Amino acid sequence: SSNDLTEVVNYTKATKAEPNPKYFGAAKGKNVIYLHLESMQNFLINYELNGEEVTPFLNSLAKSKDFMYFDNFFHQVGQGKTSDAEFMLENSLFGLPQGAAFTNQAQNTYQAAPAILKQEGYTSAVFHGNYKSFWNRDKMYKALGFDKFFDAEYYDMKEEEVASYGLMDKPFFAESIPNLETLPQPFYAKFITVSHHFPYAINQELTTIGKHTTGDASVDNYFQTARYADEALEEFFKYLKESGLYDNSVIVMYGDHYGVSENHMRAMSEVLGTEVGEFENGQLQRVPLFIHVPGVEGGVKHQYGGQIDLRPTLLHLLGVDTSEYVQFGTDLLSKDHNEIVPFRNGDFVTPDFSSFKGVYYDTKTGEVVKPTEEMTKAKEFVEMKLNLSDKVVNGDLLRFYEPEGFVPVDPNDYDYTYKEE
Ligand code: GP9
Ligand code: MN
Repeated sequence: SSNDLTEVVNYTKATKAEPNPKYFGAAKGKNVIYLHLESMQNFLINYELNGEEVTPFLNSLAKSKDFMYFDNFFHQVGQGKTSDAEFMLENSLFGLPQGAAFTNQAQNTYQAAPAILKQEGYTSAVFHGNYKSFWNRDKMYKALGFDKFFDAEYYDMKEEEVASYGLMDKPFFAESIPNLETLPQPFYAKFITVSHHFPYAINQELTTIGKHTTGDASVDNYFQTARYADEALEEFFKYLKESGLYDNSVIVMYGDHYGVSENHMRAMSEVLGTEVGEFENGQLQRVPLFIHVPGVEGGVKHQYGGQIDLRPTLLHLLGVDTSEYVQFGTDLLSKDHNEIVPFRNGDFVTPDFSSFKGVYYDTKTGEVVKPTEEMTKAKEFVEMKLNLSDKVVNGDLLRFYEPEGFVPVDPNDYDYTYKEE
């Protein structure tokens, strides 16, 4: 109801974080290139398998002053996996506790990043080497206001280049370029990679690193497709630099969710050389986040945050005031950024303490601790946040809301049908 909406708007206004003047507008008018890194977990960064780096390219970016690299950034997805990650970064709303918002709530009204940026003169597009109905994307993207959706029909889906969930990353990036070049600038473009996906099968002729040797097949394979994904990114970056896009685009790369589930703790203990139990498994929900802003000095950032925080972070970099929008994350670069990171199941982490399956831990040492008042308050905060976000999504509350200056999206205005040039 509209009463619920009032509660939500009051809450999000009261919990908002003021932009950091050092970064607000630092990327004004720049293109945005989002690179969705399928199943990429943060433990891979600087991990060595038999003395060899698995992701040498990403590792080089983690050290580079050209990128901010966030090493305490967490995925927050539920059953909607990839689509939940997308849902959070476009809306700063959580996915649902059960099922996928992309599948079940695509008829809702949204005030998503592509539509907000349209007001700033941006053209938006998604590139993905799978068919458009997967995760109900064709419906949801219209509600989010994406101008273009280049799905599998726009790619040469040669059998030998297609993996379980779509086109392999190298041909995917290569074939995306001509379509990317049709977009007027500034653009907001998202590239969804897919070949580093469970069960991580890959033609052995395409591999440049051996498998792991834990005896758990999907864990062992995980390193080979991660290396391939890393090489594909490096190739795409060559293009971005040569074309000049690198110098006039914000580039955001994020891992979408874990690749190795909690059913593989034994193998992960071997991978990490330390016993992986509930606490360590919780810490393993870190995914890499990299942000390149031309002219802004990067470096390693240790603040805690999650995917829900991406939208306010990005919009503030672009100089867009977000105070009128309903959002559940806070700008990672703001001094008021909130470091309590909810997981979709109600677990959470903070720099000092974590809660997994009802047990509290010291985040620094992993020791089990007795819950203090501060910890139970944090738990209530997490529940409140998730509940209010669920109210918005389940109740389609944004249909009652008209942010000042925002032009509502009409899904009928969009058509992603492939047309021969
Ligand atoms: C498929 C892809 C995979 O199009 O994005 O989604 P996931 O299985 O990771 O949720
Ligand atoms: Mn995924």
